[in-house]
Amino acid sequence: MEKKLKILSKKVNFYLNNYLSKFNYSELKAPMKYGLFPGGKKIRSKIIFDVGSIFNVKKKHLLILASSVEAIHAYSLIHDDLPCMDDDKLRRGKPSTHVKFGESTAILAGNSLLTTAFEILSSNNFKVENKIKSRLINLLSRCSGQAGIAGGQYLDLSYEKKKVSLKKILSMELKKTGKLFEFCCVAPLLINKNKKNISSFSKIGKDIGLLFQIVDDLIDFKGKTKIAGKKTKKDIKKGKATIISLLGYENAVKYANKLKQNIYNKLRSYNNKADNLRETINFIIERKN
Ligand code: GRG
Repeated sequence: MEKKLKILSKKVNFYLNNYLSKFNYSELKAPMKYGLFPGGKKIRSKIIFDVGSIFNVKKKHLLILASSVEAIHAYSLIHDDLPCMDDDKLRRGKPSTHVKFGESTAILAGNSLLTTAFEILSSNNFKVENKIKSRLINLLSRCSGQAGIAGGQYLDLSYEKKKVSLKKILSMELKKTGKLFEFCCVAPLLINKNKKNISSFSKIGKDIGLLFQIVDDLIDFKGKTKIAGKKTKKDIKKGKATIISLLGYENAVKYANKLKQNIYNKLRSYNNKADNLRETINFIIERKN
């Protein structure tokens, strides 16, 4: 799996780097590239390719989807680390973008990565019908904005040091993390006009996102900063509302395993075509960074 992620990471980074190289020099390119490269695990890209492989979606289309998602993801991490958000000085094993380039530059580089995602999807290099293109752009914007990542981040910050119900925590994690995973699972189907499987893969995407976030919380609770590449044990200090803070570590592990089983059940009818996606789910639950 690590080898597969490395190969995929090379492809996605190559596409993004090439895309950014097309434009004239700008001072923002360096901080944008710093936030993008070398660039994390590429789990979201892997899921796009896993789902694409179940339904035989063209790889060149999947690469464009993955590149746009990784641009948004990198943006969310740059902004997440800002002093006014989670105030983190370490990301992907190196100083956060605002530590390296300053706060205002990090904000602008983040904003530029957000628009890069939509530039990529709307570009002429993406050779899918305009109607499909606009559906993809619409879905990705909805997954990123107030009903998705940004809205989830707002809730995450506003729940600090408060007692919050399980329902509210799940809804916050679904927005903050789950919506982008949902996009990764649904977008390949939109390209193939595969209406039949959209609702089932939308649910699978949300479950994977939730699982990913719970494992992230478990890593924060028990993981080591050196291995995680970001500071751990922050959630307790900040009084973050997580499944662990509400149910305890052992129950959060049980919850994650239950989610994994749910996802496996939903994938049963796709037989061995879903093996790549199963492999990614196992990786997510066992990951240490
Ligand atoms: C992006 C629209 C938009 C808004 C910005 C700051 C913010 C609002 C949102 C933060 C969202 C956030 C950081 C959620 C956490 C998701 C998460 C678990 C990230 C870690 O992802 P990994 O482990 O990272 O895949 P790597 O480094 O491997 O890519």
